[in-house]
Amino acid sequence: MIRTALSRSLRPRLLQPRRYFSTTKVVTSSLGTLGSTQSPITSELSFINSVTGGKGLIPTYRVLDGVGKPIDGANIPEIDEAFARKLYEHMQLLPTLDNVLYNVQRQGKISFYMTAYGEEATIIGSAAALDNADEVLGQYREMGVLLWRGFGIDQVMAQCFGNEEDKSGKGRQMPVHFGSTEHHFVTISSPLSTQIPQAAGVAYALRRTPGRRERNVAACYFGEGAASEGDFHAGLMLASTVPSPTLYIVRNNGFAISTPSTEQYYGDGIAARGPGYGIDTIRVDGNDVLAVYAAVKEARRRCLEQGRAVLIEAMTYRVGHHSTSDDSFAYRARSEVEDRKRIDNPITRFRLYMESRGWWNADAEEELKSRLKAEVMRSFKRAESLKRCELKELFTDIYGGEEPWNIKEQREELSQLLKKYGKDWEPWKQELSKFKNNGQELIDS
Ligand SMILES: Cc1ncc(C[n+]2csc(CCOP(=O)(O)OP(=O)(O)O)c2C)c(N)n1
Ligand SMILES: [Mg+2]
Repeated sequence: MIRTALSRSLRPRLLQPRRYFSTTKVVTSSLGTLGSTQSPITSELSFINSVTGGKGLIPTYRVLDGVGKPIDGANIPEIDEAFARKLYEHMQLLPTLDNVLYNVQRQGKISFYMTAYGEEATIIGSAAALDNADEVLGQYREMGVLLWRGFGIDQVMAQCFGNEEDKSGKGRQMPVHFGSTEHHFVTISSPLSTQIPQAAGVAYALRRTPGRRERNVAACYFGEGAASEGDFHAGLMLASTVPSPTLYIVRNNGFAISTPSTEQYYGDGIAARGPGYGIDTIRVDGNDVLAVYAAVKEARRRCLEQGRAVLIEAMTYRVGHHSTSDDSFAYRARSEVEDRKRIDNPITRFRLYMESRGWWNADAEEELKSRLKAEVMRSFKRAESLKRCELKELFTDIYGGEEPWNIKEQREELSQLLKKYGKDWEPWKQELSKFKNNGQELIDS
């Protein structure tokens, strides 16, 4: 009885003509369709393939050319000068922070760092198109989304230094593994792709929450390398079969550490996989901030209207090394990077557009660069002078409820060791002096 009612309720949806790669072109056949599958019957013995199938590769949506000029037929999103300036300032803030924090890591003052050089348009353009209350599940290169939401330079520094002002992780996370409930940004976790199925779950929860249903999406960022993980398929499958407003944003920057994208897939990039899951998909020029902005805005609208997932593949280039643990010149030519920086620089492209609108000039550029640099340096010096959280924080609020036995055991063991050696053994004395109250609360407990 229940089964009949359910299959009846599903019928209208199943009977809709199936679409292949296009939201407008519907494949039909005079020979009818195969049973309930809606697959048109054909007498032609042919195979399909996203690369060699004869339909051509999925096109890339762009509105500005390499020198910031609108391309023929492009609808430039309507933005005013103040918004354009905000976009540009945030695109410039990213490399300013990256320059300082990359060098700070090299000096050994923080343990690790990852830059976003070359991906500024993808990150800032998408952040600007989201609602600030959309739940973001990032990979690790999306610090710009937090900056756009007002996370603040001091908070970035606090997290990277793991100092007492680090609200998200209290110094217990690696640098750039940000998280902020206030800014709707789920804490980054290093294992690749875990966020992809999780995003489908978060979006499903949003869909079931009165007040957020039809208002917020879960935006999930990942790299094209992460899309090689099984979790990518599990996530898209979940978002497709249990519909939810999940907005998948793939940053295709050409590399997964040293593996170039040409070795990561044979098919037509990551975008070719979306239609396989019945997911609306677009490929966008990730170095064109206005194209990214327009694509994400429309994708978000679709997510909410249909209550279903959308996939965006943003084509960009990782100009920096993968992280501070990598030297990319071991596997790619310096000249390739220099060429990409010069020929297709997302910041320059947008600056040229701003100049053509009379919204920007050399004086404004000079003022912005020196202001951002001064702000970042001031914040860095401040972060460097702050102490780490109280050492006992290492053991708190890891699990909800009562402290588990294993955490208690570890806390007591460290406390015993500190009582015995903390005041006398020089290396421990020095290490303890970096913590608030010199770890005294743990020694006294
Ligand atoms: C499950 C898992 N496997 C391997 C790694 C090591 N790893 C960290 S980042 C990375 C490359 C990811 O590349 P991509 O998804 O393209 O992101 P990008 O760094 O280019 O932004 C790898 C292999 C990991 N963190 N997790
Ligand atoms: Mg990549």
